[in-house]
Amino acid sequence: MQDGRKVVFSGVQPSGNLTIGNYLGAIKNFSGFSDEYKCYYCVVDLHSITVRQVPAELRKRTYDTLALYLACGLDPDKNTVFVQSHVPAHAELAWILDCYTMFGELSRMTQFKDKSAKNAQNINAGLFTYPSLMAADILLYQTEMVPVGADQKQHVELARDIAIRFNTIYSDTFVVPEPSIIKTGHKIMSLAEPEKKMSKSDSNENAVVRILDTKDTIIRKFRRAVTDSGSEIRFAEGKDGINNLITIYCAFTGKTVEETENEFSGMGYAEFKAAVGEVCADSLAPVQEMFAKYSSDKGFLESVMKRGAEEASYSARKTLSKVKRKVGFII
Ligand code: AQP
Repeated sequence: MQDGRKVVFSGVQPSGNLTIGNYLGAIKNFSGFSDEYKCYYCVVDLHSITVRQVPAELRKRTYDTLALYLACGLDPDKNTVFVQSHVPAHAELAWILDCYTMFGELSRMTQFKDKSAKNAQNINAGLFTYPSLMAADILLYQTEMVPVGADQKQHVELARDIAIRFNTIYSDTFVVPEPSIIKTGHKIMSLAEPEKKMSKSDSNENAVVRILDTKDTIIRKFRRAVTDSGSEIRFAEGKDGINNLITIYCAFTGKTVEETENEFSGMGYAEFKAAVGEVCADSLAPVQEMFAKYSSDKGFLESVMKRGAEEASYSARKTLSKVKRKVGFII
């Protein structure tokens, strides 16, 4: 609890230009917590260097991700919005938690396995210990709830296990967090390989729809989306491509699968793809407009980052001191 409110924490890596997966599964839902919860939203740049980044691009994407947070409705007066590397307590607690996280647990993480396969030339220790840094991010703020997409559920569960382990050894120290996963849109799939998750770092541009893509690009990408040899707009097993398009349509419109199937009954895939593209582009247009406003004001973004880092550091230091005392450090 902070200021009498429960705490929400989440973050996004500036590891690429954000996709509609990041939007529907995570960021779009962030602002809904601000009235009831004390919210911390972080641009997790420390996480992003587990995969090699071009420094100038990383810097630009860090500003852009922060601007997107604001464009998606995060009011910096109501939320603590900051950059992870500006609060050194994240890295410090991560080291301590590394010592309470088991090799076997980290080895079982599916993201580690996926990313190791994708980055076979750079399977670094940070990629392996990514989940204990994420546990530090969450546990530092005594977080109750972590809004994330389905792919991050396993990491939040590990953060819970680490918190419980630490609390058992040293008495209550951390709040044990829960993942908060949206029902529709928690796992948006690639448009090119619909059995795979859509990822911002995918090198195939046709696989991903980015929040900042132009309307023409969005429509073109949906037109090319891989489907199947059928023709009916129906959510069914074995129809990964169509299922994904139906999910995206429902997530943007708020309609149910049944309503969507009825709306497009008798129509072909081409018509449906065009409709999904339209709805997606139109829904993103206001975000893009606000992004243009925020991203052009670097001074404002820097003031938000600075204030966010100060607020976050204040809370983070309290937890870190408690942890250091418990493990036996002189503070
Ligand atoms: N395809 C997705 N559908 C729904 N939610 C998604 N998220 C990611 N992809 C999808 C959610 O977005 C938030 C931020 O993700 P992240 O930046 O922490 O890293 P990630 O999960 O590894 O996302 P990407 O896009 O796949 O990034 P790269 O390519 O760098 O690995 C999280 O809440 C995530 O669940």
